[in-house]
Amino acid sequence: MIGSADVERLRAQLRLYFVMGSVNCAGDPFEAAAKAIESGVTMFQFREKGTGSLEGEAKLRLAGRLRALCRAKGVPFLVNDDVELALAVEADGVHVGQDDESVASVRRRIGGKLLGVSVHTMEEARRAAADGADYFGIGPIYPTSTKADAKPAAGTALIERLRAEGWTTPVVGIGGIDASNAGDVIRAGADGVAVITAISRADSIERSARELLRAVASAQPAGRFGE
Ligand code: 3NM
Repeated sequence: MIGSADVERLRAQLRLYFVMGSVNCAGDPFEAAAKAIESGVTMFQFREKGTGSLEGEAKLRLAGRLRALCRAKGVPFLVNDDVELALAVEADGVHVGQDDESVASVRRRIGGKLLGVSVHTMEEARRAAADGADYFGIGPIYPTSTKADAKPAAGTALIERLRAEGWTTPVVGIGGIDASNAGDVIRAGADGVAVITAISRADSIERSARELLRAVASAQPAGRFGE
C-alpha cells in the first residue's frame, strides 16, 4: 500500500492510462507503445491476452522491452494479471480482475508495488480496498468489443456512488472511452481514463493521445481531494 503523498502522485499518473498487448495493435506493438508514451500517456499496462497473444519467451521479451521503454520515459509500467511476469521484469505494479488471483495473495507477492483491481460493485470495492488495492479500475463504462468477457456497459454510476460516499481511492474508468466521452468519466469522479482501442487503433496515435489528455485536463477540477 502506498502513502498519502504517493496517492496524489498515483492520481496524476492515472490521467491517461494506456492498456495494450500485441493483439490490440495493427502494427508493431513496441512502436505503438513508444508513440503513445512520446505523446504523453501517463501510465502503461501490458495486457497480453486473447487469441493470438504471445506466450512464454516471446511474451517475456516484449514485456522486457516495454518495461525498459517505460523506465526510460518515467512512465509506470504495470502488468495485467501475470504476477510472475511482473516480478520477472521488475514492473512497477500489477492489475488484477475479480477472476484472477486473490487481491490479498497478489499483495503479499508484490510487496509495495502498485496494485490495481477491477471492481464492479460497492462490495467488490470494499473488499479490494481491505485486501490492499491502491486504485480501482471501473468498467466497462461504455460498450466495448475489446474485452471478450466484458460485462454490460454500466456507465459512471459506481464512480459517482464511491465519490458521493466519500471514497478518495484513486479511480480509473475503462471501456469504450475516447476523447468524446473521457470528460464525462472525469466529471463523474474518476482520476483518469484507461483506454485500449482509442489509442492502439488510432489513425494517429499521437493525435489521439493528445486529444484524450486535453479532454481529461479540461474536465478535471482542481483540488478535488484538497491537494
Ligand atoms: N477491461 P477499449 S473493459 C481491458 O470493464 C478492459 O474491466 C474492462 O478496451 C473492464 O478501450 C476493457 O478498447 C477493454 O474499450 C477496454
